[in-house]
Amino acid sequence: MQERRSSSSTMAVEQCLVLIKPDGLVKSLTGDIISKFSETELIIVGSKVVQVTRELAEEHYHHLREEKFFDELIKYIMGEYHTKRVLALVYHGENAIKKVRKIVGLTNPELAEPTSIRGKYGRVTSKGVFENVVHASENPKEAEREIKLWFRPEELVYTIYPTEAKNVARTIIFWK
Ligand code: IDP
Ligand code: MG
Repeated sequence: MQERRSSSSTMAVEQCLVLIKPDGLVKSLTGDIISKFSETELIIVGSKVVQVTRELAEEHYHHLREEKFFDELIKYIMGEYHTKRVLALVYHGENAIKKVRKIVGLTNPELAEPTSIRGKYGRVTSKGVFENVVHASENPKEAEREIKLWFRPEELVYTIYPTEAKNVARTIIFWK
């Protein structure tokens, strides 16, 4: 599906990657978080539970690799402190990124609005990591990079990025 623009404004149809991080899963916050996002009237077009590999974690957070908290951040998203699961979701709709980020709140849970997800449920650990429960793409460029990193096109009900079909030989696992 191509990007659509409404006729009356410059609002863009966007997609936004949301990750419910391992602390969000351990604290059983999935229901609350998805309920909160439903206020936006955006739709979920993809979802899956992921066991995050080091390769995926480092690629996802590559822009932070020089930061002193990087190693702890990688351990956190890989689930070393909570559970080795992340729930990955793709939200779709007009101005999806801004709408999602508003509900998520600021990066530092201590500075996030108390009613935002991070303000409500996040914490700063003694190791200095912001355990802030959710990830949300920051801008359209990052959203595209992240969605392409976490999902294959066929895992999404709608895509806004071009796709191509290729014939490849690969092993597929079936139920016995
Ligand atoms: P964002 O998640 O709000 O987009 P980023 O700067 O992209 O913020 O940082 C990615 C993640 O790295 C944050 O969600 C948080 O878990 C962690 N992080 C970012 N900045 C810091 C920091 O200064 N100290 C500790 N952890 C941080
Ligand atoms: Mg970010």
